[in-house]
Amino acid sequence: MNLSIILPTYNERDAINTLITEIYELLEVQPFTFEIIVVDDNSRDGTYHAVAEKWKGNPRIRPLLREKEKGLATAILHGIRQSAGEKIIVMDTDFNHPPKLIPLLVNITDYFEIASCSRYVIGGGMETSRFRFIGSKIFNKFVHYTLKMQTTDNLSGYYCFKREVLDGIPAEKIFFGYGDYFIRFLYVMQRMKHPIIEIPVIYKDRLGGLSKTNLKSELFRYFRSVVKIKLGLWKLQ
Ligand SMILES: Nc1nc2c(ncn2[C@@H]2O[C@H](COP(=O)(O)OP(=O)(O)OP(=O)(O)O)[C@@H](O)[C@H]2O)c(=O)[nH]1
Ligand SMILES: [Mg+2]
Repeated sequence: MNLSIILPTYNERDAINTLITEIYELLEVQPFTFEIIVVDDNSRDGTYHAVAEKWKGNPRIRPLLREKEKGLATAILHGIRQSAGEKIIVMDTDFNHPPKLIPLLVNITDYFEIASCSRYVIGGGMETSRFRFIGSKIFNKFVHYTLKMQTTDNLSGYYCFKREVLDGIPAEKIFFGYGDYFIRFLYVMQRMKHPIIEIPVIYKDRLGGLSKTNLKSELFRYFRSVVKIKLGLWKLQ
């Protein structure tokens, strides 16, 4: 298997099948094999069942249901562990992350081990909220000065990587919490000197459903995660 796409969902019934269809149409004409793994945390709106029903009998679409565990980062890790692709893409399922970048992400990771989408390189941006765009930008500057990270968008969560970059790493020490897991992921990858390229992305409006991000509490969590890394209170091993 060349590529696994991991789609974490929580109450995304409105958008998920449209997203899968769009990804499917993009990828079926590409010269590589792929699977799409949906990891749903028992959404009350029936996201899992909507996917399972629509794609029944199609082995390329694999909906997974987590009945007991909850949380974005552990859902993503669960998907990665169930996946078989040599390359892995992780993205949001509400169309914030435009699927048209997927072929580019796959091709460019022939040359770089990780390709991470950024709103803060030339060509990037956010059609959604100016307030969040600027707030995230300031936070990313803080991450840069505190942890010496070179990546400009440490909160995007839209990325592609070669599976082997996680070999021998206790990934559960990275993949916990919410969007802060992505700061830990990029931090570890940069410390390990893996080649990373940033690709410009423009965030689109969420298609249906409701946001799961509580800005105030998440910002506090992100801030705390960065400080913990800086003070050595969080270590990979
Ligand atoms: N499996 C799983 N997925 C989650 C969980 N929380 C969020 N997600 C998914 O993670 C992605 C990001 O969540 P969003 O609510 O879109 O967060 P956001 O992009 O910061 O907020 P918006 O700007 O409103 O879109 C979406 O695909 C969600 O369905 C969770 O606890 N479990
Ligand atoms: Mg979103």
